[in-house]
Amino acid sequence: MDRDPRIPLVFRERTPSEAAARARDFTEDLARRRSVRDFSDRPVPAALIADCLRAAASAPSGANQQPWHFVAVGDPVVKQRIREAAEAEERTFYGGRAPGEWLAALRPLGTDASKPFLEKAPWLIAIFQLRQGVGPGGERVTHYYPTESVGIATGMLIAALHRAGLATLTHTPSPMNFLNEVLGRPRHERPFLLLVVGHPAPGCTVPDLRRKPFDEVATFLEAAT
Ligand code: IYR
Repeated sequence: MDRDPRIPLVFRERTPSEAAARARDFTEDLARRRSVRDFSDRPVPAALIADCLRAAASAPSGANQQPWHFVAVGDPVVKQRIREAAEAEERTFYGGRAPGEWLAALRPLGTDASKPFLEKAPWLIAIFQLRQGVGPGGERVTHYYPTESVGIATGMLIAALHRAGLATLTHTPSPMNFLNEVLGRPRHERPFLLLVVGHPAPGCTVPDLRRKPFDEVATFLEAAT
């Protein structure tokens, strides 16, 4: 069998009380994360974004194929192009392409076709899913579970950015094909998500959304005692 050489696992053991405290702290911190649509133009260093992208790129992926590419956009000219293209799509979405049921589901969020945050926020991170890879001889390589893999990496990126004190918005102008053209990415990279990143504007408000009760989202089947 063709198997990579093995190395010892680097694993940090935690005491039960340390485990409990770390789980609680992380959960409380993540539970304070909210999607933000009102950003400040306060700058954020590229190195901070790069560190969070390293966290994302450490995600597990199908057959370790790492089927992702991240483009961090801080250039105001490129952000303006993205805003113009995204708003054009959103105008058709809100102006009739979206079914009434979808628009009704969005009403509590108060969203519309205007996306000033795409220019105001210091960073936009375009996340691409690689449809296929390239082998050593230039041949196509099938990717396994690419959507799940990129979704996991994106979740880790959102958590890393939040932990670094940055606000995010998961934005999905639909369709997002314009991102390939604006960002010069090849056709085999499918735009997955546009993450808006920065600090919230002073006095930023968010909708009063509630999370489902825990027993509705999780079930435990424990050994009978
Ligand atoms: N892409 C649109 C619509 C939209 C869709 C969903 I699902 C949301 O959770 C929020 C918005 C927009 O960004 O306005």
